[in-house]
Amino acid sequence: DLEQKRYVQEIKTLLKQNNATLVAHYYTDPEIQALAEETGGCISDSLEMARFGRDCEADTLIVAGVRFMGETAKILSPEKTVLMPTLDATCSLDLGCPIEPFSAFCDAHPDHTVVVYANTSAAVKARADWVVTSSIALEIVEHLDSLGEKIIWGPDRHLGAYIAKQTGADMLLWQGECIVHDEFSAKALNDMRHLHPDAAVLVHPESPASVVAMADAVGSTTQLINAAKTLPHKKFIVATDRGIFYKMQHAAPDKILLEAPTGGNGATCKSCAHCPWMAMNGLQAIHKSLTETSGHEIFVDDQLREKALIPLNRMLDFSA
Ligand code: CIZ
Ligand code: SF4
Repeated sequence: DLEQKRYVQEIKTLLKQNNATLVAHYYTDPEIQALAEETGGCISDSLEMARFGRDCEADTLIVAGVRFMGETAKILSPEKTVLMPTLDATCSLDLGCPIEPFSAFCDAHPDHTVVVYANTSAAVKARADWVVTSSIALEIVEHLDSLGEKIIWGPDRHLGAYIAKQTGADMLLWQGECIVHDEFSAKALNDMRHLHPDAAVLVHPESPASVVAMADAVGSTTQLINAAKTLPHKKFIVATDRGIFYKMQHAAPDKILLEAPTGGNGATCKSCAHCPWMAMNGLQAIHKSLTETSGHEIFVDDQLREKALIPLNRMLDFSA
């Protein structure tokens, strides 16, 4: 509509005026991803968002995603101004893994290597030996396991259990979960599969093991987009945040993409396959972050930043 068009125009002008680049996650709403694409920014998973943000020439990064993504951008690019449409966009994994109990858990197992998911606070990253995202977690744990290392994994228990199963690594799991993926239901998916026997099932490994077990392909957002493009099937049932359909449909324009069912229905599911925090990144909020700045800027304490940079750089170097 008109209001939306006006915001888009003004944001484009403001991005230019401020030498700012918009970096958006696959789970943000389609109009945000389209805007990032049109303005020379990027749409990606958290690993590539971090790398792109670090390597681009902008003075200011607008990170449309959730809090940990803004913090990661600031840790990697302290010289850049990092703004977020809203600082209230958190993540159930981050919320479920406060630094004090997590640090105590690590202290109780000093012979373990601490591997944390990117979906964590700067303080938790600073306590870790490695940071990983879902696109690189399997390879890094495989590598550590081959060195004979025992692992503490946090915070996502489903992803941790999946990786432990795939690699056979010795892993102690923190018991966190993503409210979006945790709601996908094996029972409902089984019913849906009977209605679409020709469809392949694509699953993000933050989903419960019973759902992962039904998958034709398991992987990070980027890996699932590639699967939709390369698998021979014409139809896919996709178990991850529905924001992914924007990029997936562009990558595989002739394929039919269906949302995997959650256990609840519209009235009872908590997130209904769309992250409530990702959904806070609207056009109006982006506009506000560029005009008001204050209340939108990410700061990370210097000491924490230097500590968190070490495990983050380990991941980036490993995947380079
Ligand atoms: O669930 C998330 O927040 C994901 C998949 C983040 C990422 O690594 O892109
Ligand atoms: Fe966190 Fe899940 Fe939202 Fe990703 S989709 S930001 S893991 S709550």
